[in-house]
Amino acid sequence: MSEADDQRFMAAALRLSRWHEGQTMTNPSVGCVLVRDGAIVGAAVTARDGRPHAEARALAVAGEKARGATAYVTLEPCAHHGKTPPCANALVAAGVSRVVVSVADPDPRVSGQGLKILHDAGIATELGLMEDDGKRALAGYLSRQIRHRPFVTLKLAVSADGMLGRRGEEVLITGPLARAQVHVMRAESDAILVGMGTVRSDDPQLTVRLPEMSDRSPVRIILDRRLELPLDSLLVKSARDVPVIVACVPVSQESEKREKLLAAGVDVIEAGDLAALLDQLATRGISLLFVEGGATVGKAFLDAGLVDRIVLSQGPTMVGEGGLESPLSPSDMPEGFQLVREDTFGPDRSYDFQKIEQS
Ligand code: AOF
Ligand code: ZN
Repeated sequence: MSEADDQRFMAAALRLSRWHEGQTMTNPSVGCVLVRDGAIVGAAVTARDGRPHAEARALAVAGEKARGATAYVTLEPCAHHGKTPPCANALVAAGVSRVVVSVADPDPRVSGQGLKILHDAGIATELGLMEDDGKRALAGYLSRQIRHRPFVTLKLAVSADGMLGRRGEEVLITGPLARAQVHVMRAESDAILVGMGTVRSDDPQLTVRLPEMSDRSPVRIILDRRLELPLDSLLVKSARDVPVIVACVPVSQESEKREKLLAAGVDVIEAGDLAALLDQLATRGISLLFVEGGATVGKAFLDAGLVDRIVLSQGPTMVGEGGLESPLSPSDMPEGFQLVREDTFGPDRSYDFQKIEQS
């Protein structure tokens, strides 16, 4: 197999891995492609909810054709007996002859041991193919494992005159296509977060409302320092269908409101600041956090240096007097963020800025 072929098949595995992004909590979404005699004989992504793993699913597709095949996997195959048997052992048993991995797994149960099992069984192994792309595809998982916090995407919509909206009033900044794209981004996240200001003005549902994707809603998190989330809000009323977490400041005494929220199926987290909250979200297995609103929340995350990616859409609307000024614009981004992608959705432009980590 030539180097170009290796890249082509790893690129396919990486694309495949994106398919279940935001759907595999608490596991990463991994892609696996099995190739024999230049043809794909099996391909799979980690199943929704995290299991079975990608390799096990791809091997099931390939059956006997896996013998002598090369496996392209975006993450090092697992070595541990967890809820499923180790993928490294499954690859050995299936008789693959070569395994190409993009990113090493930092999970201490796996870290290096997956590759060792393969190597000890006489299988040719390679690590690090398209590693930068692999790390981007696994950004949430790597962030949770290594930094013990989710990868944070901040989404903001700014008007032509640089406003995020008007206080206490919903202003549509972008059109239906850009808003549909936001629903796709929700579906690709483990959790979505807004502040009480957004809840007060919009009574939002924060679910994914796109055809065929309504079962892909993320966990909904509300920053609500003083537990003001109304019990009759759409969020609380639907908490048993799609989880809701309320994040408040630590309270010393028993709170009646807290008990009522718990009784309605809402989870309550006490955290002194955003960093402490993210730490607790990581403990709950949340790797990809989508921060959707509003201005105060966005600014708090930016000021705390806790944003990894900024998706900024800009519409032709003018908000004018009484507008809430955006802390950023496409031409004025915080230091370290680079434009990686630009899209057009009807009349709106969308800019994807990512923080380039110095390693
Ligand atoms: C793989 N292929 O597709 C994924 C892997 O809770 P468990 O037993 O399912 O194990 C979770 C760990 O498995 C997770 O932390 C990560 O190390 C690995 N995820 N490994 O071989 C996959 N999703
Ligand atoms: Zn596995």
